[in-house]
Amino acid sequence: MGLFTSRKTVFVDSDILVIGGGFGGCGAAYESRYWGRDKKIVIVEKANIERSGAVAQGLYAINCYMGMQWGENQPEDHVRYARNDLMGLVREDLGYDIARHVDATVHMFEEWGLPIMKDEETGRYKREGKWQIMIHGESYKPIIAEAACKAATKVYNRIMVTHLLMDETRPNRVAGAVGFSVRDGNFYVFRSKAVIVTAGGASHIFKPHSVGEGMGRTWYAPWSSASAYALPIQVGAKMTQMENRIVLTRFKDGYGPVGAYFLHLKTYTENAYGDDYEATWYDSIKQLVGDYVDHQPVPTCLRNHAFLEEIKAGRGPIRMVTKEAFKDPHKETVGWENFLGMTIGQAVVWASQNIDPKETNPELIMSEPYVMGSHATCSGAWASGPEDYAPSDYQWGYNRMMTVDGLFGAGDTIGGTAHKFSSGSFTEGRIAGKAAVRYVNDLGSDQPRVDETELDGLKTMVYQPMENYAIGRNEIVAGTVSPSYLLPLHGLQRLEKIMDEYVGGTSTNYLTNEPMLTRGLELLTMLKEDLPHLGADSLHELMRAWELQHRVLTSECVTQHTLFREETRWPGYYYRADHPRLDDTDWHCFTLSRYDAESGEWAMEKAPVHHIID
Ligand code: SFD
Ligand code: AMP
Repeated sequence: MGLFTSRKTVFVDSDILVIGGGFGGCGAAYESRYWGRDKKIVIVEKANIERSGAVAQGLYAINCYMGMQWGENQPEDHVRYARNDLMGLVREDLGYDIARHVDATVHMFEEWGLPIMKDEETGRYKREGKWQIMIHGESYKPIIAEAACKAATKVYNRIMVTHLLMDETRPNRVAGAVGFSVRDGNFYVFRSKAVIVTAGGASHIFKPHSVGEGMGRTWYAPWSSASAYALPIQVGAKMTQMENRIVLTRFKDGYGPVGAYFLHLKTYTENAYGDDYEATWYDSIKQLVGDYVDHQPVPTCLRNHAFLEEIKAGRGPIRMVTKEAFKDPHKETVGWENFLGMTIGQAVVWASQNIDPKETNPELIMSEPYVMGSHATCSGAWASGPEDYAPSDYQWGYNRMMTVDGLFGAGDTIGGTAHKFSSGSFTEGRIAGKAAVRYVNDLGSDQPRVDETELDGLKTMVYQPMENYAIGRNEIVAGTVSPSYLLPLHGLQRLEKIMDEYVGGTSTNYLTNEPMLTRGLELLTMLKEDLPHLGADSLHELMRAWELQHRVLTSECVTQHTLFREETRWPGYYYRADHPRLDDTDWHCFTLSRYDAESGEWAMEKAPVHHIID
């Protein structure tokens, strides 16, 4: 009996359990209530739902809005856009499903009090770009969370979910989840008929540009810790496109997003000598990817590629030309407000580095890679598609259900659907919530049961890092170095170094190959061997320990996928140096993986890409 196994266990029963109260989770809770008035709907959130997730700091744009009421775009147009941007590979059924419902979501946001900017002449929402509309979004998250809190039976804040539970009577069926309270340390057992995972994407998989005291400043939120992937992976759910990690053009040091600048302020980039460089790389990109270079808009990864090549040619840094646009007082205001409402760190960096964009063109840089499913990238779980639209290959039951029965997902969790962003993630949560209610109704009396002995084992495992620390702390040899445990931060730095050096991070210019990936996997296996020896001196550190566990498993999945896809599909995101070209003959397909927790083996396969829209 360990020191900490006497912790209280709290049981919570529900019909629908939503893990993660971000954009997908809020949408899932909202819509579950609409279709399931009598249902017990529980949200469990690692932080506090009012300010949790990627939108904690606010946003300045909603990047996915069709504008169907004004005939601006149709759902089919958005599918074509996302498909072009992802070099041909998206789940068109899932993307179409989001696009046809996303406008209704945005209209609800406005009803709930979100200020959306209007074009004074037309009365329509003010467009930043073809798909993006501008908002005063500092309070975007609290507004959306309020609706979810009203819909849910109960929200459990400050509880980190560590594992999913499986049904003891039927294999491959979910039965709930376990976690611990970061505040009082209680062990929580959530028994549920259906589970919707909406736990966000992953930063800090690869070593960020910001290290040491600055490591909290990354583009994607540092608290996006890969639970969205690790939880389904642990129970054998199939994952897709995990190699499709995203690298983003960002303002240097503050990671400020560039969309509002390019699209609304009409700023542009130039190299260190004041030259436009993108067009000069056209021929060499064409050799790598063929006609994909002619897509409009030019795919995000190819824009990245031109940027990286220009730097490698010695003509960096690349700068955003802001001096002209900022002469216009309206544009200057928008330029600053964009960051004050979304990425305040960028405004602070400029102030601290004496950069006034009216006088100085600020530097841009390529970020480290992130793993997510909602931006110009589509890593995530392999999900069943909409009944009325998905080809039979993509349909095995309920919309947005993974390959595990009763396990649903939305937002960054679900793969194959790029460019959904905040509004699309909420919309996908709504779709998953509606389907989960139907799944629960169809269950009837055939309900999942949890194995009590499994719970005991999980409880011991969850608190083991505190046990390790309590026992090993007296052996500390210098400061924080102990022969018998590994601190979560040390484990994280080791993970980031492996991924950075072997799997295509910034220090190799995003380049990798089979020998590097194979060695990376060996080192990840060694890291996994050490994880049972993590030490945590507090509940906060215990959360860090489990975040690391989730990041490591996700990283292994990313590495396996990167090894499997023998081509360079997205130059600018990463390069397989041993397969430097896009190869539509062999790789115009999705990559799928399935992890077997007992053997530790990964099974890889290809799945067809069905083009439904011309
Ligand atoms: O400019 C657990 N995003 C943007 N979307 C837009 O619409 N417009 C923009 O302007 C966007 N930009 C942007 C964006 C994000 C960030 C960080 C910046 C700028 C600086 C993207 C959206 O934010 C994103 O698409 C959605 O938020 C994705 O939704 P979702 O639900 O998949 O993830 P989430 O919102 O992060 O929520 C996850 C929740 O899960 C919790 N959680 N809870 C319990 N147990 C665990 N183990 C958990 N692990 C995680 C989290 O706390 C969180 O609440 S721009 O760059 O394009
Ligand atoms: P970002 O601020 O880079 O996260 O991008 C916000 C939105 O603008 C996303 O929908 C991007 O795909 C889009 N975007 C950013 N830069 C460009 C660009 N140069 N051309 C076209 N779309 C862009």
